Amino acid sequence: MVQLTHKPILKQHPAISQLATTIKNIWHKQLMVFPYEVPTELGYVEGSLEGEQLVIQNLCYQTLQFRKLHLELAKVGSNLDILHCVMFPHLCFDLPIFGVDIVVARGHITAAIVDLSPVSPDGTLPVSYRQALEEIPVPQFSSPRALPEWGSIFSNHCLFVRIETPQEAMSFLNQVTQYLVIHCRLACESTKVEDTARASIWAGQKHYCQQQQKNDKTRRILERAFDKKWAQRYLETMLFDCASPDTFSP
Ligand code: 18B
Repeated sequence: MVQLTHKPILKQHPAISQLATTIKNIWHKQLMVFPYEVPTELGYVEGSLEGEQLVIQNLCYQTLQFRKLHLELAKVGSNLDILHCVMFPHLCFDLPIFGVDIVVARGHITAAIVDLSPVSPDGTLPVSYRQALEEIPVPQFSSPRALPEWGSIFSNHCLFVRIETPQEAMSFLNQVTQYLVIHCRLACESTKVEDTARASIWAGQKHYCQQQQKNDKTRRILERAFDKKWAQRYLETMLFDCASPDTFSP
């Protein structure tokens, strides 16, 4: 299925709607996007979780620099709203993985996380990223959150908080916007690596996907709304799929 539009069929928390619009605007402004084929039957999904309806809507693109741009919006009845976004670079570019997740539980943003995650063996970001990120002021939040064990993949610029006020929500959205603008700019400026460097980039991306798949909070929701097998397939093919190391890329 080729998706070109993302109809706003889900009424979500305003912070999520606003960020989804911002992400799409930046993608269209800074990158040249092409359609991406979403795995069969996974573009729009409905399930049910303890009597509540679960709706998942996926939007994907590809670009010269990125194998897959993925924006996912999910809603479980009136209890839970989720925004999930990951940008997977082609293996011929030494670029970090941009990721953001916002989880709204009964009106409260309990988890807001954004990062540019390294894929290099030593876990550091490219110098251009370090320089750009060091220029941005680090906003303060009243309820920072501790990363789970599998979160060792995140960089030291990872922001992970619970949002307590509308000002904090704005501040988080502003941080995400800055990371994304920097990322799209540096990705467009980047040049291809030697073929010999691809294996290490692939290993870094694979490790990122394997760690993300250890997030039991995501898995449990999918298992409860569908079943174990479906959740595994969704995690592997839609959320955190990994290109094979010799996949063709530009
Ligand atoms: N995630 N999140 O994307 N997750 O996908 N998410 C939760 O208040 C979903 C990503 C991340 O403390 C929670 O604790 C579902 C990306 C981290 O143990 C729920 C989908 C990143 C945590 C969900 C989804 C990421 C977390 C619990 C598919 C980072 C904290 C909310 C639509 C770049 C984990 C809470 C912990 C939490 C659910 C991070 C319910 C279903 C890209 C670190």
